[in-house]
Amino acid sequence: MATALSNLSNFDVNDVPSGEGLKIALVVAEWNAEITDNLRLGAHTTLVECGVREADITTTQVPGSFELVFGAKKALEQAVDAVIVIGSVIQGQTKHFDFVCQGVTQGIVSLNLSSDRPVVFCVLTDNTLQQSIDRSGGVHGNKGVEAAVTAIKMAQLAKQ
Ligand code: DLZ
Repeated sequence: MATALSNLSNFDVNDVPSGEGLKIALVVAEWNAEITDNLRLGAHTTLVECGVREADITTTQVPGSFELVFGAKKALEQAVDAVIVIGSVIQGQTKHFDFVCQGVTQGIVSLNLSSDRPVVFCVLTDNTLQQSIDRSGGVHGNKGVEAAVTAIKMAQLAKQ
């Protein structure tokens, strides 16, 4: 895959539109919390680095990635400019992985089609815990950082 040999989390703050004045909601799954907390931290730090005020960032926790859709729907009821959903689904012995991945993906697509504000997808869907570690502040960067940059770009697009 594209990320196998690269770290995509490096960005130049000068290439990102200012996040000043934007209100961003983070919705974070508790499953695999050691992964999702690092993703949340990467997103939060990057939002602030790009000019979003700490007071304009809200964080809500939901039990698992499947609940991210409802969490995002609730967040969109507030005056936010973008929502970032953060989760980590790791392949197990059963088909649960496929159903959770499919449910959250389709749910977020559906919200994006019906909402005038973007919902950014920061859900890792890995085969192993090591792959998740590598993408949440490890050798392949932090997908939370990338989601934060995406949220700012999409929030600005939504305002055009
Ligand atoms: C049940 C379950 C399983 C097996 N694995 C994960 C996972 O790897 N990552 C995750 O975020 N959530 C998992 N869940 C919980 C579901 O997302 C959901 O919380 C429950 O099915 C209840 O709706």
